[in-house]
Amino acid sequence: MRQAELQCWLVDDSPTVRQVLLHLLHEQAPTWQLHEFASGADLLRQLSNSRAPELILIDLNMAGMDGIELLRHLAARSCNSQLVICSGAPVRVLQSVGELCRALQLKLLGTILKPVTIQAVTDLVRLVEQPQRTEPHKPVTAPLQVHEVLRALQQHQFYPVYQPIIDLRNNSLRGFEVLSRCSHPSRGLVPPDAFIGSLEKYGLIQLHTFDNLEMALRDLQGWLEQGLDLELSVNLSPQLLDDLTLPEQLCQLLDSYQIPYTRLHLEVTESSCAGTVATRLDILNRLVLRGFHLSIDDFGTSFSSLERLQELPFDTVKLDKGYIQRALTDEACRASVESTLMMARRLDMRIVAEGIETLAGWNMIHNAGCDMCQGYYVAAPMQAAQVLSWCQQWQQHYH
Ligand code: G
Ligand code: G
Ligand code: MN
Repeated sequence: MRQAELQCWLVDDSPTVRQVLLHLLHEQAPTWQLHEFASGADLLRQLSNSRAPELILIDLNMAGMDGIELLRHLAARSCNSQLVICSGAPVRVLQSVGELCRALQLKLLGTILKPVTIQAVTDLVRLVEQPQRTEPHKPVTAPLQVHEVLRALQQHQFYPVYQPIIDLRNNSLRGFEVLSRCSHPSRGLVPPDAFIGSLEKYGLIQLHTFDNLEMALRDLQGWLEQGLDLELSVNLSPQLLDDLTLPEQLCQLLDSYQIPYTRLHLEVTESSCAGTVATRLDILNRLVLRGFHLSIDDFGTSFSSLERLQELPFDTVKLDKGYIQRALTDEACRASVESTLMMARRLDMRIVAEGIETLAGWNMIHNAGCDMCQGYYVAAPMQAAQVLSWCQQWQQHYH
């Protein structure tokens, strides 16, 4: 986005708020072209006569046409401006307005809580002017077909990679999340998004998970022998929770490598416990009785609350990377992360923040009192052969 051309409109029925916002924006982003509107109707009139601006700051509680109604009109005109909701409304209202924007397919960049602070405006300007970070080479790959996944299993093309999980109280390494990769003879490195779905579809996910886990346990055994004190987290597809023999199978496998069950965290997504059926509850409870740890993965991507999830035997919550990244720029979302952290402490659950890519992300969750973190800022997932030297480096520099 070329800064010099950036148009920023703001609509608020309070002249004082408009004055403060204009002043702060002018200070922080002197090249932006600012336009103020006292009502939604005025703004819509201008929109009919000129090109849509890059950015619109919208007050919710306005006399006449309120902000929600204005959003509806903007959606009806397929407005593709980035929107910022700027309001003194309670956080839960702002969150549900965020959901509304998504439903209306509007581009919500973030929320600013009133009274407006310099920090909030500075964050907003930085966000608009910095191009969004893209993930390091995540190719979009077509899903593997049935013969490809079968061949990959037979020819051992799947292998585990490991992403560190750090304890934020003392910067120590707690362990690794095990993620799967496929090295395809013609397609090269295939990411899990292209094969987990296929493995599930063709009933091969259990076979793959146990293969992957076995390789990981062999690696872990080696690291424990080297004196490292590590835990592993593995992802369990919801399908695995439909087989009542899962706990016994896991115990047998860990026994054969003499790994204590308490070294393993089993990650299950939030959505796969929604409306939990008896079989899944049976399995989850037996796993906990044996000593395995259970984590809720991707928390923040659906509507469950921690209060409801506490009825299930989880000891860890992993905050989804999208939720964490939104919290960096969206004050309502940050407040939601903070209240999730408070609730987790009351429920005696550990929280792992995922997707920490920057120092700003690290600082935010550290200040919020989060227990653990994981993300490219610490390290991207790595192959087993790199783990020992990475651990040594981490211990030398950060611990
Ligand atoms: O590894 P990435 O870095 O790309 O993972 C993408 C998604 O695939 C994540 O949601 C992750 O949980 C999932 N995933 C990665 N490896 C496995 C696996 O071995 N089993 C299951 N069920 N999911 C996995
Ligand atoms: O199981 P889960 O869906 O939580 O899997 C974690 C996913 O997040 C994997 O695809 C992993 O490669 C990815 N990931 C790990 N760290 C980061 C990060 O800092 N930023 C982003 N965008 N993705 C990450
Ligand atoms: Mn996971």
